[in-house]
Amino acid sequence: MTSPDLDLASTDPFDVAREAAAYLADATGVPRHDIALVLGSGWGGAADLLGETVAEVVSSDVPGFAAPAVEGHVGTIRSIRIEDHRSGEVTHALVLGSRTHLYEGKGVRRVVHGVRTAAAAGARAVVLTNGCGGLNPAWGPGTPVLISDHLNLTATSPLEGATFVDLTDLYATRLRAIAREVDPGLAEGVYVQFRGPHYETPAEVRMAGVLGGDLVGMSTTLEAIAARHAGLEVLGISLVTNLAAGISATPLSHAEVIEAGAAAGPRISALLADIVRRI
Ligand code: 8IG
Repeated sequence: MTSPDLDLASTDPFDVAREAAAYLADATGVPRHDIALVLGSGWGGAADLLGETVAEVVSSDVPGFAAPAVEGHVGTIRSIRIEDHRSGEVTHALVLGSRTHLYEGKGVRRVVHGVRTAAAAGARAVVLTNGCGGLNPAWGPGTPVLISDHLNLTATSPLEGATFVDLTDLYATRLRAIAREVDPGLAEGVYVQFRGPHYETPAEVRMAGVLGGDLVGMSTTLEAIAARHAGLEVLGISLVTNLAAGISATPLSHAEVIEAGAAAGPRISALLADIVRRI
């Protein structure tokens, strides 16, 4: 078995993803996972409602996964068994409890390694969740919003070389329709990824709005592109944890973000579980 710190910079990232998938199949006893979820800020509790946790693996033990950036935070990957009680059908979900952000400076390959591992593990769809800032004053902290499309303002791509991938229906219409079956009131918006780690200036938020953006964040777009390239259907759901800079009178604080996530936790966890059961 390859060491967990297998060098993504010098090894074919798809080989590392296959190594990681093989490690997970062995460690969880589940040879194939059907669906994957990446849980962002505010979404951490969602895994518990999905189904029965079959196995939990420390992410940094898995080939190509970095130790978590936040001190004292142990990132885990869970295998969850979801049984449809009507049909008896069983779905195996791979839940990535943390992600690597572009602003950590570990490279784009590391940012999208989780999604590529999910694809190598057999997943046909991925649900990407995040916490973000909102431009619409009607979307208070704690509002979940479906991502309809994105603006990638990171000036980079997870794809290397002449890899031309169509992104017309990147955030799958089919999956968004399923989400709105569960909650017909779900709003939709265009997610704008900045590199971070600082929040935007009010002028940058106004720019995002002029460009057609509704949400501002520091993740998701590169993962979505890599997922589509790997053949996965993508569903993106943001949790607005704060109004973007300049939209509200008060300055942004990380404490506000954590608080909004905690308050919205039970509701968005239930929403996510209902959606995943129908995918
Ligand atoms: I949570 O207001 C969260 N993440 N870029 N801007 C950006 N990222 C965020 C924000 C925000 N809130």
